[in-house]
Amino acid sequence: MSEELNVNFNVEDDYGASQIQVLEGLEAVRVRPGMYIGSTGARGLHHLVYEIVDNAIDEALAGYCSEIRVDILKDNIIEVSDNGRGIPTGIHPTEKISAATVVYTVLHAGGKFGGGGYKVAGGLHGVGASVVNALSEWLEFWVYDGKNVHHQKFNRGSYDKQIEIIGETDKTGTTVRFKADSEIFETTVYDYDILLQRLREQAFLNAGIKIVFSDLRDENDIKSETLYYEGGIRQFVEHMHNTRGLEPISDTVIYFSGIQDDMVCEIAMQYNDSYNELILSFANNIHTTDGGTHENAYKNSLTKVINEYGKKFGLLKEGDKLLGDDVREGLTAVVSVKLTNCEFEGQTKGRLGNPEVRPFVEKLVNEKLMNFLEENPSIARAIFDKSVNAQKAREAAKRARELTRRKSALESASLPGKLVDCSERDPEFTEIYIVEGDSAGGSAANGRDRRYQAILPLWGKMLNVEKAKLDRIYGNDKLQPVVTALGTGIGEDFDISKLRYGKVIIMADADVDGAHIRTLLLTFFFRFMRPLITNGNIYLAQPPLYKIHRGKNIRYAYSDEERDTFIAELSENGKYKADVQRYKGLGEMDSEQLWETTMDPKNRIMKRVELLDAVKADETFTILMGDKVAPRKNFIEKNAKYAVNIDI
Ligand code: 0RA
Repeated sequence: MSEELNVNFNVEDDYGASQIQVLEGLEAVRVRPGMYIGSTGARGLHHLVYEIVDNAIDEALAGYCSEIRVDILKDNIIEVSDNGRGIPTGIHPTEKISAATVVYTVLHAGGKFGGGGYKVAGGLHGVGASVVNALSEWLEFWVYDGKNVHHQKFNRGSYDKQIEIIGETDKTGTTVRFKADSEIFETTVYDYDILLQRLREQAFLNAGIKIVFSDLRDENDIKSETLYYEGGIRQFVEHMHNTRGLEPISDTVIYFSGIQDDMVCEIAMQYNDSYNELILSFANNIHTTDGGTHENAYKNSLTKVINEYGKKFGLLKEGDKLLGDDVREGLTAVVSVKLTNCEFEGQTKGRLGNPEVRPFVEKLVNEKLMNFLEENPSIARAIFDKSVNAQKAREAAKRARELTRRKSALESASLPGKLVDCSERDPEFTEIYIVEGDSAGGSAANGRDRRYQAILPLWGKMLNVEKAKLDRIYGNDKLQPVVTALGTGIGEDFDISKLRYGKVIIMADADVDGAHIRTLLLTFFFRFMRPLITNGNIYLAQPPLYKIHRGKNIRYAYSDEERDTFIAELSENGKYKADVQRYKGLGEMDSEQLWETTMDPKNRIMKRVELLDAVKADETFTILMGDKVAPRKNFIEKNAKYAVNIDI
């Protein structure tokens, strides 16, 4: 037996006391899991994996680990292995038990280590392996130190047995295996694509680290991906263009980086031929969804540099100025900073607050981007010309907008002619149904509760905003009635306090055409009235799929399972079968049926549209509504099984 093992046994005396403390700490996590991992839903569940992977990535960033394996095993057990040094197993100086045991049982133990300065702090991130242990039905780890294999197993955070040597080895590294606790989590089933997206992002952000991700749950459908990007965030930018089917305006991804004091910043950027901007910012590998000082500094300097370039080369007239929106049209960029101490702000801790980052990033962009532009005149010219085009479109849009405003002022801000308004004025109580087609619109208008339900029928071909220049959107005859009825304005004019209806309900057929109009409207809301989505105002009506009917008994079924249940209920001993009618469209229902099945708050089913991941939603809309066919075909093939119901 090794000496180390003897030492481990010698701590028996302290075992009782430390075990009690440990249990108190981890019990707090089990009592309030949300405080440590955000939620006990799918998000929190996936967070467990990120926590364990982050530890391995820290080891890689410290320079000791080159490969990380992440496996989803049968029964939704997760295994994470790295080829780092192996977590130290010797006795921890203050806790008097093995340091590895401390890592898995003492809250925030991760933060106490290091001095390496790479540990992530702040927000819900980096809460540590002990939190994962506390929230696992069981967790076990193996440490390979080049000599021995050390092992320990926990049940819901506690252990009966100290760490022990179970064999010999010549390799080094750490393997962790855990099963999330179904007493804690609403679901314990992992989503392959969610984990893949996050692991891929980490592989981009940490160039040179190899992550091998496999899903071994179904032996007939084993999935595996090796995520290894020597080009780091440059390849991240290329990947975003490829998955969205966007055409870059030049081959090169612009890349620069800098170090100052304890701060590192890397930026990769490239322009494409779309009208959208997509800037992803990260602090210590955490996606800052609400930006912050690093992202603002980048945007400010980008605007400044492009303007200076224009002036310097006589491309911009005296007094003429490109705005931020102009220089960011069609821009895809990744801004990644790494700091010793990140301060995350805002409700969801999604914004970087560190003020020292601003001058550092500004100086970096001012110098390096200007150098790049001067050394690459043809790319510089393409970017500059694109910005000038955006400026022209913005000015044309402004004129169109003012025209629309003047027109509506002249018409005393009159509501659209097709709108069938309700009598209630307080948006807390009102709803508007946006209905596809005049005939369904008519049924809805007759069937509604006129006190609080308004109806706006749409007809003809709705504009696809993804393919339209800004100036075509203002005053567009298909969109304008929606904008006027809602009252909020769009884009920079948007004002939610002017919203005339608290619930905006899209009511379209449950078929391909209905899906098309739903997607067109959602794309418009996502690009031009996004707060309506994030604020939870947008709903999708769910008309029934079947009417099951026998004698005086009528039931409406919203799914195939429900249909079968109702048929069984209404059919007598299989002798007199109930009659089943499949609704092909809203138009097949009369006003009474429409009210009863789809509009009456007492019976209706509605889906609230939620924005789970703005980046993913951007990707989906660009793929679905953009002008490249191949990525769309790919997306549809991959998602055909979910086609009934696409979340954004
Ligand atoms: C050596 C020292 C320290 C940690 C590790 C190795 C280590 C931790 C993990 C977690 C997952 N895999 C790992 N591999 C190695 C403590 C930190 C320090 O003192 O630098």
